[in-house]
Amino acid sequence: MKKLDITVVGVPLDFGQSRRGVDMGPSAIRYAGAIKRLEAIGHTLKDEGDIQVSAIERSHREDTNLKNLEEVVSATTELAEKVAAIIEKGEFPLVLGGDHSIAIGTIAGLASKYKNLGVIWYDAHADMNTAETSPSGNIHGMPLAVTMGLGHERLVNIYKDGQKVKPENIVIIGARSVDPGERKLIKEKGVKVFSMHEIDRDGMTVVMNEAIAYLQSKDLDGVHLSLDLDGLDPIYTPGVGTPVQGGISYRESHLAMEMLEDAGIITSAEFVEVNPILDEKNKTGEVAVELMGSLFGEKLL
Ligand code: 4U7
Ligand code: MN
Ligand code: MN
Ligand code: MN
Repeated sequence: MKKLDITVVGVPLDFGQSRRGVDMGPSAIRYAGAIKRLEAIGHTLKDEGDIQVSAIERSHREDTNLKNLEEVVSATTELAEKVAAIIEKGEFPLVLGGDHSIAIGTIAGLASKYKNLGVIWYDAHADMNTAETSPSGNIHGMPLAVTMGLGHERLVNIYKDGQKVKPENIVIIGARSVDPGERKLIKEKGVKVFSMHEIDRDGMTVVMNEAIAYLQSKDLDGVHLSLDLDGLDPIYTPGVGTPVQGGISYRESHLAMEMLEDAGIITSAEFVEVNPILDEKNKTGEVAVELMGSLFGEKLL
């Protein structure tokens, strides 16, 4: 495995959804030993700490159903700048969430540097709602739509105006809870989805081989892994705000990370939705770190 200069940024944001606690995700992941684990593989780690997130809601807007829009905009804008600066230095950005709305910032930063970015969205959900289709108003259910240039203009124009990633450069893995508006967008835009059905039917090996080959056929200059811990079954990762049963197993997830590492395609990553308040003794934070181990080339022998 190529040795990387990995730069870690924490984003203690929980305004993208309605259950407090996911703002402690970055601490939980660090506490589970992320930095040492990746150093032990031989990478060079730099921890830039957390970006500033206001602890209380500053402004309630009546003109939108999106919850805490201003707080999400300011945190993701700051994150986008950080991520762009990390890429500029030739380092690998590893972002710790925080709820999944932070991906709006991560990907905006990446898209300012990569001309043809691919995204792997490892998640129980499609996160492709817009203000019009969202059943909850929670922005963590919208980042993939925003990335494609769809949704509230304040979100779509963060750091860089408009679309950040082409829909055909996106692969969703593990989906099992998709809202009607999201289903429509997936079909309309041609987003590639490997749902639990494909994982059950073909197995993770086939799914990952197909996902990797698909992305490799797109002439990408970077691939971002956005891993929502609720992609796994809640028996393995109970500390998430929106668990959905029937998910990806612990072993399948390790295999997926190992296959990504073998393929050598990942150029940035984020691990999101770890909520220590809902967790069982930091089990979910620990799984995040174990998966990082596989993604970054940890070998048994
Ligand atoms: B996560 C949901 F309605 N689709 O939009 C919504 F089911 O980042 C859930 O994947 C979104 O955890 C889950 O609120 C967002 C809901
Ligand atoms: Mn919350
Ligand atoms: Mn999810
Ligand atoms: Mn998600």
